[in-house]
Amino acid sequence: GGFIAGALTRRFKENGFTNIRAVDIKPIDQWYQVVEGVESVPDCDLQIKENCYKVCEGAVEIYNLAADMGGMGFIENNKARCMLSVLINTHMLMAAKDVGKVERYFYASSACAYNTTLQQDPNCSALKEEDAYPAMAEDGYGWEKLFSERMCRHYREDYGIETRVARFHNVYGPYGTWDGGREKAPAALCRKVIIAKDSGSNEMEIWGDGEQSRSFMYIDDCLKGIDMITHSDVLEPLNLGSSELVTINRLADIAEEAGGTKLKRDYKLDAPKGVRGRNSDNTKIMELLGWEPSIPLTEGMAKTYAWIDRQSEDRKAGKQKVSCRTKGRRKICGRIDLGSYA
Ligand code: GDC
Repeated sequence: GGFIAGALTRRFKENGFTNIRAVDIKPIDQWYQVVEGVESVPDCDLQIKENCYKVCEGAVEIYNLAADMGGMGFIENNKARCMLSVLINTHMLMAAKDVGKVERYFYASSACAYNTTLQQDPNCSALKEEDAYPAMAEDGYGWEKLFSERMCRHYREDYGIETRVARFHNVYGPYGTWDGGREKAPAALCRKVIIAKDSGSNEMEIWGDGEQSRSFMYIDDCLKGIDMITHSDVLEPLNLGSSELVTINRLADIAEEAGGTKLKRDYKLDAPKGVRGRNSDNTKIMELLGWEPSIPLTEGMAKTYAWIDRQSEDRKAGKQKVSCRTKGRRKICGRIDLGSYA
């Protein structure tokens, strides 16, 4: 039901796979995408062990992308909540071992697992997989990711569960969170440009001084990477991110270009900023899989901007997102208009 898992579900469905079960804690009308022909299980809290056992019944492949998370504004202010996602991966692994016939278990880790002392400069060198240790992960969220990565490793070593782990670097794209407090910088900046144009304020707020750096991975690259990593024999966590490093100021330029405008910038220096610089070193993924995320930021941002612009228009027009009906004990839901679903 979330951004990445929703898109992954659609990809698998469109590639002809059947027997797909999508699970989320959110009620169905809050799912990012509802894919027709897929068994959708809403209102299902995967922190609860019994629920994991139920949804893993018969599973051959498990993709754990469930987490209480968000962009910097959320993770800096909700460290305990972020760490509670440890219950999800723990119970999912237990279920995978006990009830599934699991051939592959994918875990979505994050660049936040890396040692933060190596990320204190906007021009710092790109992070290699071995830079996670000695450990000094991003407080709260990052430590949970690091711990859960290790749990995957030990479930593989001790119980033979074929776990695969990717460390995502800031994923963005259509159908992602674009407002409400959990959004990341790409969507937030698109939204701010749209609002500034709409309201005529001609100004946008940027957290920090805008010189902090990141790389951003477009959703399609992320999905391809998940598929490749899951079905590879790469046992250790692998970077899954773009190596196109930009400052947040450059990201804001790109959002403005997508909106065909130029705004005055209001730098909010006391806002959540996270690390000063972060990039993905893709040497290993190139070496092992012969591929790396490569969709240019300008291309992905143009698509993301256009989608957020439509959501914003639809919201103003009061359009509905998902329609549901009940058939026996099952709830069947479908999109009214895929392009309109926020
Ligand atoms: O939120 P995020 O995209 O996450 O922020 C990137 C940078 O952009 C931060 O320095 C932030 O201060 C700046 N920024 C400027 N304006 C704004 O309006 C804004 N909104 C947001 N959100 N940021 C703004 C993320 C984590 C993820 C995840 C990835 C992995 O950290 O939040 O959960 O796992 O990293 O790479 P970011 O890149 O710090």
